[in-house]
Amino acid sequence: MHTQVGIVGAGPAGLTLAMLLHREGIECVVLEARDREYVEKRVRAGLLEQNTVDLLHELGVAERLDREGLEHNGIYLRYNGENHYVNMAGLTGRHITIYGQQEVVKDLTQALLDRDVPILFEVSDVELHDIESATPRITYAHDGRPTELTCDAIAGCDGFHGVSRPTIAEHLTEYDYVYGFGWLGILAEAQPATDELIYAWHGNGFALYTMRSQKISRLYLQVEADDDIANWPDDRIWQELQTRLGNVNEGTIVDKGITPMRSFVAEPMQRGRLFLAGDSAHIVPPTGAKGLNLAVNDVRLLAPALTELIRSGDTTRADGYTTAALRRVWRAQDFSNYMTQMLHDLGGGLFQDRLQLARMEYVARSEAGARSLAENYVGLPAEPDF
Ligand code: FAS
Ligand code: PHB
Repeated sequence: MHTQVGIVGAGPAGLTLAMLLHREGIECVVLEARDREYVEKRVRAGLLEQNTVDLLHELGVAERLDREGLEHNGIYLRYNGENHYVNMAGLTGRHITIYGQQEVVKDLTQALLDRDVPILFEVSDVELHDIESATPRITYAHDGRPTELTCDAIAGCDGFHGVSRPTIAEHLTEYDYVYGFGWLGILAEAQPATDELIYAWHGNGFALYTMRSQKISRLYLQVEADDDIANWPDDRIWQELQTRLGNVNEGTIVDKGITPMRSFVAEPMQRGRLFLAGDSAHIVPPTGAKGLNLAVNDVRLLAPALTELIRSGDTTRADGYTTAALRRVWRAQDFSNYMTQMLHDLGGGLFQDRLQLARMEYVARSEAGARSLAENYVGLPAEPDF
């Protein structure tokens, strides 16, 4: 088989890239390790920046998002038992939208299949070859048959545990920071007790009240990085959420898990004809709700670079991809780290507590402080595709 762009991974990065390339008439094939049902059910991110919503509209895949997404104007910071509203729409003129990552994946997958863009699910033994040549290859097994896909370029959109980044590991500089805690996340059949997200600082640790609809709540608790979900029966989870968030509507928990917190960046995001995008190149702590949105921004920049490379052989944009993508990656890393350091129990004792409270008070009382948080949270305006 031959295609112009071989895309490894059918998450937000791979699927959005496929849609962007298809729109330009560039052929691509998406290779995915898991089955469609698994990918579409994986509970992860939930908050879309304005840029991401705008791009999904541009691609014509936002009909259900418009119907079911929850457009929000701001967030609450909760400390010392009080909620302080940060009116982001008022400060920036931009909004955030609550719409689960799995819903975005469903919409993009269906749109691609409707356009006969090949997505091969349940592939295995994916290996990348000749990436420094003009004819890179992907070998893999599908339906038990060893297969080879020759490409003009390969996009490694296979997440943090994929094969793409390791393929060029020897050429990369890795920046890695592991926080000493994680997030216990639950999905519950319960009407949210808040209209917009509550980020709570508490002596017991951080908590976040978010949602997926008026009937489904999504909540998170800071726990030890090595904590075991078996230590958290439902009643203990609800009790701790009530303590840290105040008024919480309880219900049936339908999904729960612990995610470690980490900041990671691999540079450069390219080697030869292999381009990394999304979690294959970077990880952010979810406190700033940037993971999915960064993945989408990467491919918003990568698509014109690949299109130019394939159409005219011009490598100007492709050579500039890493620099352009990393500008927003590091901005998001800094913002996610700022939100994480401000809101979590870092084990720094009373002095740390007072610094954190002073930082939150500054956001609550200063328009400049609130605007800085707001413009990062809703997402800085998308740069032109350089
Ligand atoms: P993804 O990991 O989503 O997709 C990669 C795809 O590649 C997967 O479908 C995988 O099956 C496939 N793949 C892997 N190896 C392969 C191989 N060898 N061959 C073929 N396919 C392969 N972000 C937020 O903003 N907010 C959150 O609350 C949040 N919660 C998260 C919770 C968890 C448990 C995790 C792991 C991440 C969370 N994230 C969150 C971050 C997350 O949303 C990512 O940023 C987002 O999925 C990035 O999208 P992709 O880069 O497409 O990677
Ligand atoms: C979510 O809705 O899953 C969510 C929202 C905001 C975050 C993290 C997760 O910062």
